[in-house]
Amino acid sequence: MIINNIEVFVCCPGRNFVTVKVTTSEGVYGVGDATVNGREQAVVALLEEHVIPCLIGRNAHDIEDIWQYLYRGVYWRKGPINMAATAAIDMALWDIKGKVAGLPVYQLLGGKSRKGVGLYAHANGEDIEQTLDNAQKHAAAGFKAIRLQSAVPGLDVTYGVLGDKKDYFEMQGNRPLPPEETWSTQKYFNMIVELFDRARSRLGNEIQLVHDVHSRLTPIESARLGKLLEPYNLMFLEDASMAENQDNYKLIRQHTTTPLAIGETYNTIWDCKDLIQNQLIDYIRVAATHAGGITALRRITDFAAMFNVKLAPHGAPDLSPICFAAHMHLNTWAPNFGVQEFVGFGDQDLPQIFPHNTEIVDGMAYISDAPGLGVEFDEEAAKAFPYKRSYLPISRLEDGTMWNW
Ligand code: CS2
Ligand code: MG
Repeated sequence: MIINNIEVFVCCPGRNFVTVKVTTSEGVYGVGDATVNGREQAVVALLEEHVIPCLIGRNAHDIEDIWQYLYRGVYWRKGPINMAATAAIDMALWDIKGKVAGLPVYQLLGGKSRKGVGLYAHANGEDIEQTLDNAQKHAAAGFKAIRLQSAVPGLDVTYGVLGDKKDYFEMQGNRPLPPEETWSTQKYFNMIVELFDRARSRLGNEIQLVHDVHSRLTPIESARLGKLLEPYNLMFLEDASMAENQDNYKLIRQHTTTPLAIGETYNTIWDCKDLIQNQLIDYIRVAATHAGGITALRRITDFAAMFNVKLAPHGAPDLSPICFAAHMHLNTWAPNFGVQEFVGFGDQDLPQIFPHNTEIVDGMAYISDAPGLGVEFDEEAAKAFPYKRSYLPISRLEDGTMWNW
């Protein structure tokens, strides 16, 4: 079962996706997601110029050896571009192995640990009222966990919120230069506790609540926020502070029992290691696309299990449905699965380009038993949506200082 062709496609149905297709001598093929938002063509160049030539002629069944070849075999390890290229190849090889075995990937990982995968939906709003209206709609649709993000009064735009009333899926679709946003921690603090106070009054105590701080706070500010939110019993507070210095979380943890989650920008197990083994977090939010694929996430998940940390993969709209499928297989298998972020499957374009049969019922996702990953990539449909250069925004404090977006 020899790898005899690998192709890379970039399409932009509202936002850019980089898709890899690995084809074997037997004609069986697999697909993988290599999307790094705002840096798409860097991954394409790495794959086409440096990775693909080394893989042609190798045995497609040697998933572990190929992963190690791409990780250990290069002097320049880690990094989002490198690990996304590795991830896409890895996902495609798991897809191929499943198809050849006639089994869905979760069976190859060890089988089902649960009937379905619990999801958390996003409720966003331009004010607290609108956020809670949207949360109530999700609760009525059966979601048991909901992320609440509300615009901060006094700031033009707030991350994770419906900027100019556009659907979340349309954001980031066509920004030829990075838009600039302003941040004020003071203004945010004035809003955030009220949001959760009113959420509990309106939504009751059964629903699980999540909030993404998007790394805007210093560790001591995060510690204070965690403490202030304790009465509202969050499932977790996400990306409270940056953790390039993983010790930041020691400080946060000393002060609050609000559960903590981080990991969507992490690329390897090493980025998570200290946080996990020191039990400084409760959920690890790595994405298969950005942290080296199924092979790498399986390893992180097993390591996390030893320290009571649960898997809660990133599920933003800039991860393609192929990544979502990879997460579904990991989530279905992982004994220490927590929750999966879910923003819907998009309008008709996305399901047409990436057809799949994942079912959503009452806030739970059920993977199909199709062999492999169970998601396709329609090259013809994708052609109608050519690549557009596009960036995430950047963030500045009110005095103009660069801040974390
Ligand atoms: C967010 C993301 O879903 C999340 O948790 O943090 O929407 C994030 O902003 C984007 O994935 C950035 O690429
Ligand atoms: Mg996030």
